[in-house]
Amino acid sequence: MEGLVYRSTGSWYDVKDLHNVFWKCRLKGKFKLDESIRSSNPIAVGDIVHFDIEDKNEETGMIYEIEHRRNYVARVSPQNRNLRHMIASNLDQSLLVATLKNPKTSSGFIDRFLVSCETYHIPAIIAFNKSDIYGPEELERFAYLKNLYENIGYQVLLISAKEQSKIEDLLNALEGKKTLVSGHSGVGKSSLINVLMPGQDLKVMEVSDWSGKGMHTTTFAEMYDLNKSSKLIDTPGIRELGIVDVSKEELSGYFPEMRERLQNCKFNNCLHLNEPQCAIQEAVINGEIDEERFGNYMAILGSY
Ligand SMILES: Nc1nc2c(ncn2[C@@H]2O[C@H](COP(=O)(O)OP(=O)(O)OP(=O)(O)O)[C@@H](O)[C@H]2O)c(=O)[nH]1
Ligand SMILES: [Mg+2]
Ligand SMILES: [Zn+2]
Repeated sequence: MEGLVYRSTGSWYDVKDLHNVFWKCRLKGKFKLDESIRSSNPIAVGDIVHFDIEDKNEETGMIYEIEHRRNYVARVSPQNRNLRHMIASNLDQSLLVATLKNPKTSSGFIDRFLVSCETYHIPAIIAFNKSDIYGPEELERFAYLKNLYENIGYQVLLISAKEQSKIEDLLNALEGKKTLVSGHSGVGKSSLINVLMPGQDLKVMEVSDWSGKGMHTTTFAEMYDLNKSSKLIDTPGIRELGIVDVSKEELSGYFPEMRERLQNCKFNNCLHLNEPQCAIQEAVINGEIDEERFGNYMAILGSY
């Protein structure tokens, strides 16, 4: 039987077969891993798997094979830096839910996220949520960020899950796609999915405790059918996104506005810090590349 993994909780996976029936599946003992990547969890939400029925009445099964992943998003495993933790696979795009208040998403976080999407070749959309609580300061900041990110090719939305504002725009962006929904804890990922899919009733944060360290309402990734052709994957909030498998020299290639100028740098291994005849430095000085984003590029380089 073939199926799609919708949810993973420890050693059990909820797998939907081609007739839309859900099976509770485990991994067969002699499960053969197809991937060269070393990960702490062998199966991710979004994986296409093959399984044998174990108990028809209980609707349980045994997964014996996983199909090759078109793409995947992983982060560095919290237990072991050399291992990846698979978040989701076979994605069409990712939606970063950000907020400018309660809590604040920094541009540094946004840029790390975008770099990570670029390395996985997954298009990204940025939705600023909680517009209902933005004052003039936040709206000004939003206008700045919208201009910045749209200029380099990312779609930017301003929405409110609470007031259901501009939800139509978001729906349009999600149509026909399998979208990974990510962002810090508390930005409203689950709230948004509840608005998009009334009746799902995902658990959302009860109290507005933005200082609540380690407080995650969603604790594992889960996929939902938004409609016949669109799927959403809710994920637990991420505090930090490790950029995996990118060398210092490659990093600027994942900033679209730098990528298009790289061939004009004198040195092909230029890090754009203080090398002579650097096209990126030049573009920052004459205002063609945003200074804040360049600062975030340097901060990522500094974290290597
Ligand atoms: N004012 C306002 N509050 C919102 C909005 N959307 C969500 N919230 C509130 O923000 C809090 C966090 O929402 P959640 O949906 O649980 O956030 P989450 O991103 O799923 O969080 P994790 O599951 O921990 O990653 C809840 O108290 C929501 O009621 C919004 O548009 N405006
Ligand atoms: Mg949540
Ligand atoms: Zn350079």
